[in-house]
Amino acid sequence: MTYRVADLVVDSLLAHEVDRVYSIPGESFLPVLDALYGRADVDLVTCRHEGSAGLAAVADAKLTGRPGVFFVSRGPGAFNAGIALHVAEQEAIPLVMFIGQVDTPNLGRGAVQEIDASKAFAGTLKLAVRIDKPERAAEELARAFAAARNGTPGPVAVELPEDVLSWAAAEGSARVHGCAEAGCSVEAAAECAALILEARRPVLLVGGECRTAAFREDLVKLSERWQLPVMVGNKCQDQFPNGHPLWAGQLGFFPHPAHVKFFSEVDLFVVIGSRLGDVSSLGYAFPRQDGSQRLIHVYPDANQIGRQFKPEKAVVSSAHAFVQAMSSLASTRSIDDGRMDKVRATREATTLWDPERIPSADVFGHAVTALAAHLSEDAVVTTDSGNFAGWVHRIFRLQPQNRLLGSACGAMGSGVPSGLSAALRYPGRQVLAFCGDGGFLMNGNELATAVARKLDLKVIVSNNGSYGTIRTHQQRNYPDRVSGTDLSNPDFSKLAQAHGAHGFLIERAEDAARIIDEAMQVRGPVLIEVRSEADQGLEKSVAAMRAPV
Ligand SMILES: Cc1ncc(C[n+]2csc(CCOP(=O)(O)OP(=O)(O)O)c2C)c(N)n1
Repeated sequence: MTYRVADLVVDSLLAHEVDRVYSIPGESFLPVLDALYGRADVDLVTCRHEGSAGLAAVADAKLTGRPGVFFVSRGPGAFNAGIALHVAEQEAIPLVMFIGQVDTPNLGRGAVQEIDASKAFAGTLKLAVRIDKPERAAEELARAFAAARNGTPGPVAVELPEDVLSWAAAEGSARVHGCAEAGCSVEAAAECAALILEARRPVLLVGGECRTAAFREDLVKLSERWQLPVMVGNKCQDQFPNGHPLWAGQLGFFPHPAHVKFFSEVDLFVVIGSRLGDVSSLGYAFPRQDGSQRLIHVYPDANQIGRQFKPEKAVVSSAHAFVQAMSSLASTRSIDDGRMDKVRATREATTLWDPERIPSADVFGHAVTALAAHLSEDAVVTTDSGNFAGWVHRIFRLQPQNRLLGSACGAMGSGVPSGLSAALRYPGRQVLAFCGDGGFLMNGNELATAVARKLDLKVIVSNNGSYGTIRTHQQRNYPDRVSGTDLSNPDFSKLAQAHGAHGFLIERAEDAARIIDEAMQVRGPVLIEVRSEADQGLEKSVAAMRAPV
């Protein structure tokens, strides 16, 4: 049989260590589906919507550190997948979207579902390539994967015109161009060390650029050796052991008064693996630009440094290379008790580890507390976007073997696809996917995929009958004028059962522990619906939790 461009596409995936792809099939890339037929080395996961296929691929990229890959059909498929491209761009995640394309004689004629990805997603994609010359296919595929990872990682589209996929290609030509590693010189590390030694109240602010176990281990060593309190970016809670005395907490969308206070006292920000966007800088307020706060900014892409803030020292390096370079230097730094008290106070103000602090009426808070008691040390936790997620972040105490998957840019709908991805990547590990009733009905259809794959996935749905986060904003800005945020919901536990999953329902705080105990014994996909009132519990207690320290 002729070796086709479609076979080269699959061999290029393997060359880039891609062992799983997500897809909604299309007639435009049948030869690729054929090339994947019967292969044990690439797992083809058939999803129910391109948005969730893309978000599952984003989650896989976060788990593996390699580009997430998914296949969609022409215009409708690609546009359905738009959210994943946006998330990958916002969160600097390497992602490759393959799009079935109309055949070459009809390109540019506006044929059915034709799409020009470079125009359709201009401003979002890092690169769009079209495989229309078999002799250059290997090069273009390698370029696509390299672009997804290099510098600031992000989304790339590869258009596959239908006819080209069946054309002959050169067997064995699949190639990898690789990724340029941005390293940290000993000199740069020494300059940073001098700045840290001069500082009295430094903080190490860590983003999600590197998420490997080795990085996390080295990060702990660095923070201890240099006695640096550690704060992490939104949805990066798993980057540092939450019980560690130097753990200052995770930043979130609404600047917590304790974080504002903590940041206002810092004299040196050492920012690694983060672009230092609005969330990490508390709305571009920190580091202050009046000379009172210094910045060491470490990121692999020079273009991301010096955008909003003047760094005292800019280091074009991956976070891990920087941490390793710093670890090779001797440190004499110590931290005084007063500063440790401040770190502890910040941590305590922003966490809810003591169940006594959870309002008795709050059913969801008690359900999360009950789940925390079951949390295994290597569990993967996914949080969709919404008010409910605040409970999970505050109540759970994550350790470095835990993984947290959530959309740092706040896109709804990632909870279940990320859970799907985690359960596929780590069979045997506990996977808990938290969603609001709003976010769940966006991509909860992937519960069907989890059932098809018999995955051990627990989905927890906070049913407050509302797009609660928006309602909170409404009540703050337009009190008692609730508009467009009420939700009428199905019976989620029965919906799960209709999918072939197990369904549980928690309606009262006092039942939470018992029902969670029961649900956690069950293998296979499980949905636990937790019902509460929109105005009871969440909003009021979120406000209470934010009481200034
Ligand atoms: C895809 C997407 N659409 C809309 C929004 C705006 N938004 C942010 S939070 C939210 C409501 C979330 O509701 P729900 O999932 O029920 O969680 P809750 O806030 O009630 O806990 C909305 C609509 C968003 N962030 N992402």
